[in-house]
Amino acid sequence: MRTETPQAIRLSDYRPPAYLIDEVELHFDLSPNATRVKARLDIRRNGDHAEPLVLNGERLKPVSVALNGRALGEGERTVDDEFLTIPNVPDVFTLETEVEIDPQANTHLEGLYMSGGRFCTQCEAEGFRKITWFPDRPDVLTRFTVRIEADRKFQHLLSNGNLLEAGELPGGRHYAVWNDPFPKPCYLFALVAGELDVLEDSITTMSGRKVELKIYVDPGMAPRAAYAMDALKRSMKWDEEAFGREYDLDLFMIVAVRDFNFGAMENKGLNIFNSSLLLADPATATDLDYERIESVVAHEYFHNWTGDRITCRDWFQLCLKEGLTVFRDQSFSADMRGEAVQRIKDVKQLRARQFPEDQGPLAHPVRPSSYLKIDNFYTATIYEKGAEVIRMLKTLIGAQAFRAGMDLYFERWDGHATTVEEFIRCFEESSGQDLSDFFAWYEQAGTPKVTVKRRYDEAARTLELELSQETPPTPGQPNKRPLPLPVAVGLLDAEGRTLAFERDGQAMDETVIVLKDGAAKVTLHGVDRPPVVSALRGFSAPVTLITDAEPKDRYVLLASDPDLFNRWEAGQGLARDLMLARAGGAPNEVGEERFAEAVGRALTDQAAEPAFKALLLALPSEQELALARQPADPAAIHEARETLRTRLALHLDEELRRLHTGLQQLGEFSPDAVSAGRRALRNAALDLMAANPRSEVVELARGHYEAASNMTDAIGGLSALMLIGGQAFEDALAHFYDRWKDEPLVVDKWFALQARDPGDGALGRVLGLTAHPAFDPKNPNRLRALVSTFASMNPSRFHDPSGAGYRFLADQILAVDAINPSVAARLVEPLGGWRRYRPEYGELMKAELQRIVGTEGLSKNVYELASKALA
Ligand code: 0A1
Ligand code: ZN
Repeated sequence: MRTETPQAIRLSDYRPPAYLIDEVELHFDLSPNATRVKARLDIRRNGDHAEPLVLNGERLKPVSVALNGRALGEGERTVDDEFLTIPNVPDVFTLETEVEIDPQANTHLEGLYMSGGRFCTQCEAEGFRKITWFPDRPDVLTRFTVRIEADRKFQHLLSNGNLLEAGELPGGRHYAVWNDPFPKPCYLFALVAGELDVLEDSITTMSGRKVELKIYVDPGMAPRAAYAMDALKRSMKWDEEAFGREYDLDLFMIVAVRDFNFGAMENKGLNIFNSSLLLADPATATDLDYERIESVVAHEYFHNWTGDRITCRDWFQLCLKEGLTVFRDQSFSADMRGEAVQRIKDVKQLRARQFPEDQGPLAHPVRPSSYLKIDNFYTATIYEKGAEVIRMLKTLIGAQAFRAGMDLYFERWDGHATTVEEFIRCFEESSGQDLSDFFAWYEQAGTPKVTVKRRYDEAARTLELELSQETPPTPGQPNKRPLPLPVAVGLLDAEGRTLAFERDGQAMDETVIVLKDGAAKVTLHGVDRPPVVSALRGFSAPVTLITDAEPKDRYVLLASDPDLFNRWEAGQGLARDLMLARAGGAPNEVGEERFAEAVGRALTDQAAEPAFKALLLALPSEQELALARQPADPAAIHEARETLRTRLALHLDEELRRLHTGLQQLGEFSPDAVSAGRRALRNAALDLMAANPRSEVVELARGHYEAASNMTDAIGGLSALMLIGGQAFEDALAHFYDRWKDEPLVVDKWFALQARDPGDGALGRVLGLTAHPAFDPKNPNRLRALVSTFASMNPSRFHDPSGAGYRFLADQILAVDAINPSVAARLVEPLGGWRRYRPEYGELMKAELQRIVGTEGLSKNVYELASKALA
């Protein structure tokens, strides 16, 4: 048991930095076990005060400290586990320090560490303090000059900015000096040293400047960086066109590393990527990998303006850079891949990751007001809900005022660290609207429920829509304020034709109703026929919608809504209700059959894209169903979902087979969205056929796997075989490992696939895989492939009635906590939903959380999330 409760950090305690650092010179003498870091800091007092100088520093071995050239003795400075403190300092002075660090022993992967024999860094959020003493806070912006010295076998020596000088040194060593002209917080510092191959290209910016682009990867992997390079060039162009933002240095570098805690990092001019989000070729990467590479490359590049040039005043403002940058990357992906399909995927992701967070014990506002460990707040709420908030802002004030507000933000805050208040102020000025109510979206946790009620008067040809909202309480916020939110609405008639109407005397076929003060009442005129209401089009607000619509209305929407998001949503809603009815012991067989028929009709719609049809075929996940009605019974939900899948498979058999044959790849592989959509639909058809397994389906799946000429199809075939089970699966699984055992990113897929297996023996297999020679809990990708995939994507096995699935997860959390606390903490979330499940499950989940919290020597990271999950 922990003996002390860690102290929370609060937004209300924010104070400006006591000292500022205009320039820093860093000197790295690299050696895997004993790296020396010298720092020379030009410091000045900020304001009129007599506070001591306090610099952060953790796991540093002190060598020396000198102030204005004079070495400080023991009595003139103190060093403890967290800080270097110097009580009496002049107003302006130079501090020179030297420390020793051990990158080889750094398994936290924060600060300077080794990955694949190379040095690399991760400084966000608070990793720089593990490199040298420094004010490790985002509001101290400093110009960095960095000299790196190392053995020549560390061939490339990289840091932020421009290369000033490089050369040879005696004793087989060499050096490089980098200067970044843009002041930046230390969390954006980066260093990489090692043997790497480089893919080079260049781009000319809108003002005619040439920028060199370099992507550094493991030796031999350069061809696999081609897609990332292409995505980078498209991102740079898109940011010029969509936001008027030009790149500012003459060089932009990306490095791929295999050991990385998150996805990627936006260090100024030197992005560092998890190799899983950078390397791709048709043989080893799936279409989903390509899609994610495109969006993460864009995301990190877009941070150059929203994150690097303008950064956060403190970590409570994290959404200022993250929500905004996700909004920007989602907009980019929509332009690259099609708006409707992208929107559906983004909403699926929001519902899968953010909704459970917002409706559970770890709910927090988009801008939290306290934390123990900021690493725990890189959450779906801050990223994805943060993006939704910006999307609503754009809808509410209009595209023009939104762009003007962004321009103002860039102009006013360039080169500074700022706050969400200042960001919103820019839009108040650009739109002339008072956005103080809107600000509640940043401060209030929870997913609002919006209810739409309608009253149609045939004689008067009017439709009255009454909207109301309610946000259930979340931890620490029992009473909720109403939130202003936009609900986009259109009307169809019973035959699925668009019904035009008038609002405030204006003719239209779509309108946005804004709920102010929690409610809205709107009368639409000229509604000629009884309407079917298509509400919350495009998912115009991150809410749960409750309507009085009947199933027949949803069938009209599924067949005909011109808003493709709502067409898909109608199918999801029908499927959700049918599965919940069956899981609740009241199956609606007629409804299920009717649904299967409607899906069949949607599949034959010639006008719809394959990518859209693939999304239509995928039923809401078991996790989504568990969230929709509580207490959830995971076994009944699994059963109900499988039953509906089987019914669809039976009903659509002919059409599924036709799709599977008709969508075979013609010609060369291409990762473009249209080709990926065809593969997605073909694999979705096979996946559904696996719910009705006969020997011919086994043969089809085996043939699909064996004939696969790309990883998407190989995984598609293998997944279908897994759903069927038996020897054909075992053979293909062994073949897959044998074929790919030397490709770490593919071996991750092999682990993840088995972790997703809903079959009876899957838990035993997963437990066994922790002893596989290729399982390495020190590597976050490998760990997540097995453990996170099992806990978050295999509900029927995770919720084993014996509690063995929960025990497995808790054991892993405790084992990994000793290696890498921030990665361990991110495994806690699946246990956090314990209150949503029937007590026979919930109590077992809770017991595992209690076991975790009661463990001696637990990290702050895991303690924070596990104790909040229990509270
Ligand atoms: N800013 C990065 C995310 C990130 C956060 C923390 C990390 O290490 C502890 C790494 C990356 C992004 O949004 O892409
Ligand atoms: Zn980001």
